[in-house]
Amino acid sequence: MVSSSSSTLLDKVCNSNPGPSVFRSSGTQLWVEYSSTQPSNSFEASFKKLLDPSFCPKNVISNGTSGSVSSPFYPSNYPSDMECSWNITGQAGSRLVLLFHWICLGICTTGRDELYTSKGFVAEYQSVFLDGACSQMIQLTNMSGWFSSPNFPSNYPGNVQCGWNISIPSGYKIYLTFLDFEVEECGSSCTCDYVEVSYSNNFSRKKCGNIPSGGWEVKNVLADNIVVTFKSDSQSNKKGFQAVYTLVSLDACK
Ligand SMILES: [Ca+2]
Repeated sequence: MVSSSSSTLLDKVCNSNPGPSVFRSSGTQLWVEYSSTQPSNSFEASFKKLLDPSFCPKNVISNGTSGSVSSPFYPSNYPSDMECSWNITGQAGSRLVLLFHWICLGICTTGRDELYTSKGFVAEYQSVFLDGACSQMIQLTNMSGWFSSPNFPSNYPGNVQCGWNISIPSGYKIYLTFLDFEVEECGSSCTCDYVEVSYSNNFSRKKCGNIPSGGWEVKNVLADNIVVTFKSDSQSNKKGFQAVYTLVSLDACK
């Protein structure tokens, strides 16, 4: 009796009356092989599918720098009637980026018309660290990081201008998310304080006011770089913003 056709033998039973024996698989398969030289020999067994929370992989991750989490038995199908949760704690002073590479809950297809059902998900997490303070233009060349307005989460000072220029290597795209956003609002054109995102010399968007966490995301940008600018005037300073970014290979997440 083995937990799969290629796994280690769990036990071999050959007594005439071994009594009740319980065998537990380490995965989703249990292989039972019966061999007899006597036609009168027989055996009887029953099986039960168990839902064990320990099947949820790596559900507590402390001090994590990077790694992945996935649904039980990924890339095989996840079992029914399971409830898993993951508690991921990053390193002190960092922010966590969680990127889902694959989610299939139900029936899914790919661009090549392949059909999948209930494969679950796999996600990658990464602790990212503060990337630069405030200067006219900071070059950011890390694959991921976070940055904020000066003094965040305390109020930013007046009359400052900060710029962050994030390089995007060939074959990568960027995900940029504003986790907090509280910037003095003056009209729809943001004439007092603002944050501006621009790239490719032809796209720019300026925002001010209050935006909920994750309410401003810049995704799937295909450009050599992306520039984030923050500017405040002399009056009425607010909490400001913090943003996190990560660069993802074009092959890794479709
Ligand atoms: Ca202001």
